[in-house]
Amino acid sequence: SRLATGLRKGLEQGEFTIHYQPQISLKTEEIIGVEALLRWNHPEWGPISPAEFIPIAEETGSITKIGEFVLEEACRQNKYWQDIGLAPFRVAVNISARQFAQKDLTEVVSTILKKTGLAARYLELELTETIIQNADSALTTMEELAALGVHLSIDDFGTGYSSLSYLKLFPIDSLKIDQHFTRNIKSDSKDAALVKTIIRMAHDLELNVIAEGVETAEQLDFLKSEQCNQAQGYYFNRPLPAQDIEEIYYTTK
Ligand code: G
Ligand code: G
Ligand code: MN
Ligand code: NA
Repeated sequence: SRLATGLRKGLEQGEFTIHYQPQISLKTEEIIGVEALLRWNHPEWGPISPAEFIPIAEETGSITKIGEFVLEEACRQNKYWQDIGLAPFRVAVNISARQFAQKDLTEVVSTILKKTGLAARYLELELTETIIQNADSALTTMEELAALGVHLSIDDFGTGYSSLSYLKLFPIDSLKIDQHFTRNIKSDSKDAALVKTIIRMAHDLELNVIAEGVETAEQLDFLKSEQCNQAQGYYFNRPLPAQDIEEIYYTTK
């Protein structure tokens, strides 16, 4: 298809950039991480959302190269922030199901960490529940990645149809509460109940928990009162170009 060809070309011609969205500690209000979000601006078609092109990149296999681009660029950028004196924080990179299933993922990650000089603990990989379809191989891959020292989080937590038992089997550090739950915590008592329960469960399992899609002060107050650890969303910042992160870092200090 047009998009599939465009993706291959676009990567070669440098049409992809990465935006970063701050993740905020609810205790200290400091930036404790940023999520890397891929952006594609095609010279003729204009900006195309990853929600549209990632599925095509997965089908055609170009996700492997695109994924490596994001990992390397995000690690390089985070090392740069550390080198210019920002207090170290983590960069979180989304890993799609197909990318997770690629045999040499651990080696790819390990090579990129060496090449960029970023310490493994400053990289987080965001995995979705869909990767758990093959639980045995998923466990092996996660154990390899965890052994490198990278952090692992479950993105869009609660929207998949997976068994909860994986939470005790897999070496996971954080749960990311999906933005659909966050959106209605002040208007829908059932969403509020789900969010409270996820936070409680995460803490009982000694996992960190971060709420996505926080847009209002009311949502933030609720999350604070429920002892959620971190939050991310338009209330704080939209995903931003790397240079803007520096500015925000200095103004929130
Ligand atoms: O940034 P935005 O809300 O437009 O992202 C839409 C979707 O695309 C989200 O589900 C997000 O996780 C996904 N996405 C953004 N960047 C990447 C990336 O680099 N790799 C993968 N696999 N998914 C991404
Ligand atoms: O699937 P994932 O959680 O990685 O997707 C993140 C997506 O959510 C990105 O496309 C990002 O642009 C978007 N996003 C981040 N914060 C907010 C927010 O506060 N509200 C909404 N509606 N979307 C958000
Ligand atoms: Mn994500
Ligand atoms: Na999410």
